[in-house]
Amino acid sequence: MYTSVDQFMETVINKNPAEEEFHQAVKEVVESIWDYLEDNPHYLHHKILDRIVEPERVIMFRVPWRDDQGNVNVNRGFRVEFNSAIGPYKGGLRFHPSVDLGILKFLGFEQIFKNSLTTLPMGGGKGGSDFDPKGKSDNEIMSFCQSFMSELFRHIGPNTDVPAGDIGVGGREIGFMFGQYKRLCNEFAGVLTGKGLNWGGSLIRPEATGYGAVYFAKEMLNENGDNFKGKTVAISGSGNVAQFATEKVIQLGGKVVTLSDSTGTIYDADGIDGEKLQFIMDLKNKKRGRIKEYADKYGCEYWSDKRPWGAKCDVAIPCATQNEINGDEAKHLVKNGCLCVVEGANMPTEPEAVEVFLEKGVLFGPGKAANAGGVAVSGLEMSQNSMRLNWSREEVDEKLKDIMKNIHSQCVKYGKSGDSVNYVKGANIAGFIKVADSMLDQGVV
Ligand code: NDP
Ligand code: 2IT
Repeated sequence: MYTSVDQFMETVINKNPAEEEFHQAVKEVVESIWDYLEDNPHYLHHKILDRIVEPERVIMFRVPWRDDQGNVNVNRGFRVEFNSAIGPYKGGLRFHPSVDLGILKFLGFEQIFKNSLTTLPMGGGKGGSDFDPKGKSDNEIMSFCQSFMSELFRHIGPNTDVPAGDIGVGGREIGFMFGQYKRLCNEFAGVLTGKGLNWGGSLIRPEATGYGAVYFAKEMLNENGDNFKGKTVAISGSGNVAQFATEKVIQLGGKVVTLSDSTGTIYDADGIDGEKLQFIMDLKNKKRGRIKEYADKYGCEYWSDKRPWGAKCDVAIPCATQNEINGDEAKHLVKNGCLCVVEGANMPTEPEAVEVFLEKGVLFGPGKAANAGGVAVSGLEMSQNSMRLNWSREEVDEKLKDIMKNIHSQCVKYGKSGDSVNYVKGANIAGFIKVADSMLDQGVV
């Protein structure tokens, strides 16, 4: 039996070399549940830790496709089916050149605990490809998606594994993949979430991750007798999560001063209002342009090749990608008076930065709790598909709010010590218990 976190991590690192993001995600969980495991040693006796870090299945496949010039291209496709103790594998697909097995294992591992926190019956999985959608035509995107699904279809199903979107995968890609699945299986099934409204999608799914993260932040602020009114908010990214986090912050009376993409940050001291946000949505979702065009149009500051964390803000909501806030940036945020950091993205905060926030008493909402609204509404989409009916916008939004409140309470229950709440610890313990107990119930599988 392991006697320390380091000893356990040594075996994980030796068994999974060169998967740094995966090591980082595992270490964060194991460190924060270690005391709980020592108090409840039956989990260690039954090798739950060893089992939970080993995906149930990893599928890796060739994705050949033709570009508009007729050239053949080859990408690599993946699906990591990590854990099905509490439900079918569930989690997004990421299309980005940085995708490799280690990235998808980190995301799949996080997804296990996140899905457990949602209170819905969903296991953990993640997939994707090193395909780069940037600069590709709609026709090339379709070609790629059809080829990707021509292998993935045999591994997924409404009761087996239900993928969704993530970086580089939105409504357009889900549509192309759904069409190909239906054609190959001759079955109209709830096999993907994030579908279009006309063909089985749920209202509020596009908004859910961003809205959910802000609902979670609202709960954290409430816990401290505070709220969003008049708060200055720095958000990174300008994709799905960032756009709807911005919308909700504006609705709650906050002022969003930054957004970014992989080429730079816009800083708008006047705040991004509804009309400016609409410009960004058109720019990013239709024109597929660069965030700099916002600065050109509205005459605000543009910080080329820089992230938003130099901005003075009360609340920071990273919504782009993993490891996008480092230790120095965290110190800078704290120095500038930032009192709350909420992860819209998955693992955007480097471990040194998390430490800075926790030490300095910044309210810190980890992704697996704060961004769980997206997968939660995916779960609600699955329910609606099974029942063959659609809930209204208000019904889904109410359920999303309840779920985020419930996740917040679970974090408080397991993370409260004295007057403060360690949300990292709370989320990890609460997410772990349900999955680990289910694994114990189901025997050595
Ligand atoms: P999108 O593809 O819609 O947007 C991603 C945004 O992040 C873009 O602005 C993109 O800029 C930027 N970005 C991506 N990779 C990098 C990088 N390596 N460096 C700098 N900027 C980068 O993705 P989502 O909004 O869906 O996802 C954002 C984050 O939220 C991810 O961490 C994802 O895992 C997480 N998440 C998403 C959920 C969902 O429902 N979609 C649910 C829960 C979490 P550019 O266009 O220049 O690449
Ligand atoms: O990271 C995530 O939770 C997602 N990308 C959403 C997954 C889902 O199945 O909706």
